[in-house]
Amino acid sequence: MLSEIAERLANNPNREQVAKFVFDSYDTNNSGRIEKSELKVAMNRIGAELGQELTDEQMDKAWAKMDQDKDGTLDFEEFKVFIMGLFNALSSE
Ligand SMILES: [Ca+2]
Ligand SMILES: [Ca+2]
Repeated sequence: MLSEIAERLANNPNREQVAKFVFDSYDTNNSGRIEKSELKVAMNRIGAELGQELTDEQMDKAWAKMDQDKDGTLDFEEFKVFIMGLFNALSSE
């Protein structure tokens, strides 16, 4: 998953478009929002690629930071804050 994102970033300088692609691929039930269970699946996949296992506590902390309006889902704007940070980490490697 990470290498796919990195490749898309390399091929597409429009980060907004890449962010939307990642958002859609995490939104497995096509609700237009990322639910906590969806984020968990995605984070576990990223964690597996990095050889790190994410604990429930880490997951809860990350979620609390990301869900800024506390409505229990991530909209694209909230998700973007997270994914842009990930993009910066990936492109500085
Ligand atoms: Ca969803
Ligand atoms: Ca929210």
